[in-house]
Amino acid sequence: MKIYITEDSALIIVDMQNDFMPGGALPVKDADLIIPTINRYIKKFREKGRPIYATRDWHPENHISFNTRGGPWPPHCIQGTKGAEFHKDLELSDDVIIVNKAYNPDRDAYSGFQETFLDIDLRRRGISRIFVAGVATEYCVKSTVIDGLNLGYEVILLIDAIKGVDLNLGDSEKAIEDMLRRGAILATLDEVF
Ligand code: VGL
Ligand code: ZN
Repeated sequence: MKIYITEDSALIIVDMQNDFMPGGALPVKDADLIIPTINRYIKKFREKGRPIYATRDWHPENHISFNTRGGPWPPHCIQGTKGAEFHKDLELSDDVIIVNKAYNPDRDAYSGFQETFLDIDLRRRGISRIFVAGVATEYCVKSTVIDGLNLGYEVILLIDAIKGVDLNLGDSEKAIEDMLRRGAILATLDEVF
C-alpha cells in the first residue's frame, strides 16, 4: 500500500539513545540495526519539508523507574550523560525538534505526549498524521502511538524501524497487535512516498 507524506504529516523518532543500544544500560536487542532505515525516513521527511521530532528519555539521577528506587529498570538515560545522547549515526539535523520526557523524578512516562509540548507543537504546525519509529516497541513506541490515536492523530507505525525489549517472548508482537487493533496503520520504507 502506498502511504504519502502529506502536508499534515510529521515523523516522530522515539528514544534512539545510547543507553537503549547494544552495550548501553538498558539495551534493546538489535536497536542499532534500524538506524540506517530511520535515516532513510529522515531523508524522506526532510525532502518534503515536513517536521521531524526526536523524543528522548530524560531521567534525573534518582528517577522512580530505576531499580535503585524499587522500579523495574536499571538506571538509564540520565540527563546530560553519554547514555542519554542520541546514537551518533542517527542523522538528526539542527531542525529536528527534541522532546524530553520522563524528567519528573517521581513519575515515569513512556509516551512522548506525556507532560511534553509534543501535542501542542504538532497542532500548531497543522499536523494530523504521525509516522512513528524507534524503541522500545512495547513501551515508549506503544504508549506514544496509543496516545497519538487517542488524541485524534492518524498514526502510521513504521514496522521496519522499531525494535522491542521482549522481556517476555512475544511482547513486541503483542504490542503491535494492540496498536493495530486501536487503529494504527503499518508501513515500511518502500510504501512511504
Ligand atoms: C523505555 C523502558 C524504560 C523506552 C524507557 O524508551 O521504551 N523503556 N524507559
Ligand atoms: Zn526510561
